[in-house]
Amino acid sequence: MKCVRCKGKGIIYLKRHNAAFCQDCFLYYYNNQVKKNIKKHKMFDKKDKVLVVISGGKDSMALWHILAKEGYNVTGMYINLGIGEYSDKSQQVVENFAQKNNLEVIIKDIKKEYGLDIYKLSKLLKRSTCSICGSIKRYLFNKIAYDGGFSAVATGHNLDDEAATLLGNVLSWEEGYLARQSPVLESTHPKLVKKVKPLYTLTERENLFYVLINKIEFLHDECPHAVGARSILYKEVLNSLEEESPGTKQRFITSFLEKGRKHFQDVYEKVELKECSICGQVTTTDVCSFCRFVRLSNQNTEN
Ligand code: Q46
Ligand code: ZN
Repeated sequence: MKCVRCKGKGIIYLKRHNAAFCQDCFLYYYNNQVKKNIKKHKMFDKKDKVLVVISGGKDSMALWHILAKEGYNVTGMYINLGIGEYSDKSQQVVENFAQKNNLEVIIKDIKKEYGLDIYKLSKLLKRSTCSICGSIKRYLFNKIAYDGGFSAVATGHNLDDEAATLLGNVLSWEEGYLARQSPVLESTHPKLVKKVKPLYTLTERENLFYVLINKIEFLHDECPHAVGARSILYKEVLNSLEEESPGTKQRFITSFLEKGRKHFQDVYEKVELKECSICGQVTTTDVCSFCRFVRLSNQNTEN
């Protein structure tokens, strides 16, 4: 197996590109993909302040590392969601990396700062922990980015994540989600910060290689609530298709972005946006879900 670029010894074979790379040429390919994605979708440039959402897993650590290395003005953001040992370990990984590389990081602890407990809220509202957790994260990503004057919020979503999300959305024809699925979600309100996914053409495996080659510490464990998630089933199905027909995932995403997504745009535009009467953040209801969570948590500690 020879490296397709330098003809040296290949160490990683990428079936969908029918190409093997040596370590240095893999890093060259990886860098190029990220730079190309940022440029193609006008995600941000070197003058912009970018808030990078970090979970401590391989994808977000790879993103933080490459953007900092390429000279972008990045600040990491970690949210401690109170998920036992998983949260404690991931926070440690994030703090270690920031300290070692002299990078800025904003750390928020939802229990300590807002009195929020995703398990209690999940019971009280009869909603899954992931749905509560997802709402809290989305709110904080935007609020912190908006308050801090950031131009974009970057997440480490990879090709496998994007293809699995797309498959899930297509299976139930979630028009609203299909309209919003994109490597760039432009701001549609002055208080909504643009969301970007610079790694959307790179697979989980490629991100893993990137962190291993660069000796970046990351948390190997997944969140315990990710186990059994529908998205994992979709990833397995897509992996089987990919095995038989390399390039399926990338084609699925790129052809959706080029040919499919435009057909859902009018659904997206119909959503009426308001400002929360308590915190002023953008919502579709009078009081945003985050403020409702805080109110409910306070009532339940008072009683
Ligand atoms: S939503 Fe669910 Fe994730 Fe929150 S509870 Fe864990 S798995 S972290 S992306
Ligand atoms: Zn609010």
